[in-house]
Amino acid sequence: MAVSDHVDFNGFMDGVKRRNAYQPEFVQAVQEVAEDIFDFIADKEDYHEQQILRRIAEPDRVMSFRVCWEDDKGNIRVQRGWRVQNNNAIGPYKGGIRFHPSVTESVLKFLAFEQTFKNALTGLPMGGGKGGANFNPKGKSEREIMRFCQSFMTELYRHIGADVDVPAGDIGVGGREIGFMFGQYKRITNQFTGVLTGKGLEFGGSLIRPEATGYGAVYFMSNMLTAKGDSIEGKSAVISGSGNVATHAAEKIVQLGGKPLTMSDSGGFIHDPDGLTQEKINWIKQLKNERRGRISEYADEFKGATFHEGNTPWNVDCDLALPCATQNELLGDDARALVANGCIAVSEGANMPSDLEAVHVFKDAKIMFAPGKAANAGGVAVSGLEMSQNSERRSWSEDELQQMLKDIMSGIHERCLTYGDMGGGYVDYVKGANIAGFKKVADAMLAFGVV
Ligand code: NDP
Ligand code: 2IT
Repeated sequence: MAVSDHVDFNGFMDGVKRRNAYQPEFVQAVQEVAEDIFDFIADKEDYHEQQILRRIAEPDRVMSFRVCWEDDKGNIRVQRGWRVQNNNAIGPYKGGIRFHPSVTESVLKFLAFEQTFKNALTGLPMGGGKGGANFNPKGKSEREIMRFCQSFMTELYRHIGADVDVPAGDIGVGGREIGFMFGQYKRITNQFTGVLTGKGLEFGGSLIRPEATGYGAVYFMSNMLTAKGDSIEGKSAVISGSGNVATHAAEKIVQLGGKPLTMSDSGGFIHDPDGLTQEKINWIKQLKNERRGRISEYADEFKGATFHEGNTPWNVDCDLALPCATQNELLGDDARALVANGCIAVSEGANMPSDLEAVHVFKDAKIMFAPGKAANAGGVAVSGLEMSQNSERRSWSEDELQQMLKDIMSGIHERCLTYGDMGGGYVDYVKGANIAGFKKVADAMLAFGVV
């Protein structure tokens, strides 16, 4: 095929939209990657001829299944579960499981697509996948959660395996849920393997896996600042979310001498002008993980803090921003407010929290902007290290793992520079991450021929 015959960007996106009608999150994620990849492959005949981008943007397979369970009152409840296996060119499918009422096939396809590039960026041999269910864990008893997890795994188990597909946690799925699912997998298959990551330390889990995503997002922020001769010390940070990623991001900001000002949940955000301390973060962890409470309670507990119902924290003056809740939580106007208020760097702890307009605002303003597939890769990276430890049937020390996480985040930062350094002191981290992640997967696919 001659280069001039190649489908152009608009033609490619028209096809993606047509084939994925009513899947806006998936189309958005593909567009964000395709915007950069089209330039990169313009003169690369192999990638065109072999239709590599077209193939990566078509999941290897999508499994959808019924999950029925019995609530505490004896009612039969029915949910829909999925596993999306996007691409296993460089390793077994790998990616989290999300339990949230907003989960749809589109959401999981976007997450599995993003995961493919993220996992490639870590330098570890992991393909991309994602799964979940439109189950709402809020207000459910522990027994209801257990029965749901068991029912979910009773179907999922046939699609996964330590060398096939290795799920982990995501929104609504933490150590407790992984424990229930691992127990059911073991019961059904009679095998004790590293089929899930994020496990408890007693049964093959890795140290620092719970901390890794939030810590990694702050290490990435620190790498961006260091490249400019700056640091986190003394800087204020606005953080959204109050779950696993958000609380550990806040913790690392505090450890590095910064000042987190906000946290949020779907009810609104709290603003603490005095800054969150380790003690206050521990209180939030307990509130969320044990009491299963709402972030609004923070303002009742800590003097000087205010709760802003129904709002997001992006209008609060800050030096740094870390969106750590969910997709499309930071829109064009929010990005403009952050830039206008003096924010110099954004590191995405969540997956695709900034919508396309917001991404373009950050790029146009040339502030430091780390997309989720680079910034939040620390979690899946330590999951990859958990897989290695399980294969070796041993456990590494906390010091070893902390160092490996730091090294992996620095490695991702370096990979972003390879294709994202635009000269004049500006790094386009979106472009750098997209191209570096794509190239590794694409080159493996070229080696396999048409499969
Ligand atoms: P958690 O379930 O621990 O916490 C999620 C947080 O985000 C909660 O505060 C929740 O508030 C808030 N949130 C979720 N959905 C919405 C919504 N629709 N609107 C407003 N707030 C919302 O999840 P994690 O911390 O694990 O995940 C957060 C993000 O980080 C997700 O995008 C996830 O994909 C990403 N991520 C997670 C990794 C991990 O290792 N866990 C790894 C890499 C990325 P509420 O309680 O009110 O729902
Ligand atoms: O989005 C993500 O990278 C995760 N939820 C973690 C996936 C994993 O396999 O640890």
